[in-house]
Amino acid sequence: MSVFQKSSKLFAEAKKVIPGGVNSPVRAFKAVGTVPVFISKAKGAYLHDVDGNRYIDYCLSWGPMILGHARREVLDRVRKVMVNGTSFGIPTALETQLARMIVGAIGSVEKVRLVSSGTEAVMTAIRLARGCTGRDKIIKFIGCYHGHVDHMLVQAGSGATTLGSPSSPGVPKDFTKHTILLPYNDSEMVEKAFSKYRDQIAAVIVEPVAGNMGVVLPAEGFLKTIRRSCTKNSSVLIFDEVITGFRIRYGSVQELFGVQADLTCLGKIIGGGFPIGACGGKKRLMDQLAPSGKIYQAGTLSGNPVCVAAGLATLELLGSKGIYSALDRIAKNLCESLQSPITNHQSPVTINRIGSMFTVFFNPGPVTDYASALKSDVAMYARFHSAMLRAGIYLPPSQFEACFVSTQHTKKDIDKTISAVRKAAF
Ligand code: KE4
Repeated sequence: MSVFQKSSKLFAEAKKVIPGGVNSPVRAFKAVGTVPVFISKAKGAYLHDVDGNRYIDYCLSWGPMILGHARREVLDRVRKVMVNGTSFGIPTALETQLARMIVGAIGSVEKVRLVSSGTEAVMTAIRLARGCTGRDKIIKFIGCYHGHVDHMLVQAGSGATTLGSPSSPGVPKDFTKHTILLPYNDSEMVEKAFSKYRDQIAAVIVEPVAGNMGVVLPAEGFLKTIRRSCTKNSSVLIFDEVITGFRIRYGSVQELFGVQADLTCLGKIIGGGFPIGACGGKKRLMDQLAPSGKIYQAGTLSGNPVCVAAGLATLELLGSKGIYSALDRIAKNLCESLQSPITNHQSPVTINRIGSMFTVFFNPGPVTDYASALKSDVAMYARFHSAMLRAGIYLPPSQFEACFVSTQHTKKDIDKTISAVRKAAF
């Protein structure tokens, strides 16, 4: 492997004109302590950096590239649409088609508002919940990430029910005083919070499968407890499925866990690699959004026809039979084969997986919430990440993120990955 010479040069250049040299913090590789690679192109399961290195990609742009990079059918659809213009700020039939596909795929979604990012989807859902209930408090779970909207950038205090305090400078205390933090997977704390704040709670927002503390699965009964508490107190249940939407199955995980949300936030996959987000849910809530209702929300490029075209092509392909079982099989094969070679490096490892999303924790386990995830050996993860990078394997540059496989990852890629782990010194 040649050194990351050109990437280093480009990174130095970038830092002169872009804060930290990146347009989203986690890309700076700070958590793994190396220079970020700069990508020149990608195709299928592979990334190519500016130094001519090729990587098997298990980050897939943080989830969207489930069909692999530069998928022909997606590019063809985008090309076909964009020659007729790229943005009008006026309705197009394409937006109705994508909204209809999402409604058809997720039982709890009767109407959809398209936006340009997951953060905007979350902003919309929370404002809608507050506007419809006339209440202010929002319950979120420690370790879940819902985009960089002020009232969600809340640093957990202890694990108990606390009113959050901003984790980021620039977020006034006033903006987070209504944010209640609970430990993920703690059903008892959910019930305690509702008995304490009862009809003050506008909504609970949760990643039904957490992806932002690494992958953490919902404990038995956790989602059902939240659902029951929201129903009993007429609070809105928001599932943040920006990662899980169309990742684990066609549609949402709600059918998998037997829990219907009132509002669902989507992003990533539904844009097929283009900027997109969506907030969908019951008509009685969604129709309160301007202009049918009074709760304001807007966006210049919301429902942009080029992004929507990529999303349509992606969801059409994901609707074909056998896609998700194949994704599950290859991810299962990888995770089962990873366990022993990593453990042979004298480090305890816990792998959490559901479908084609997983995290390799350097952690004796079990990893069931943020507190247990934080016990991971992040220095070991950093060494592992660098060793894999040198071996041509691209993993998320943080222990607290999800890995993904695409429909383009092959058995050969898995074998290459396993042998790289076996040979790696970290
Ligand atoms: P965006 O605004 O980044 O499109 O979506 C925010 C968001 C909302 N909800 C969930 C569950 C999410 O995972 C995200 C964004 N995910 C991160 C990666 N875990 C994006 C990567 C980044 O911040 O650069």
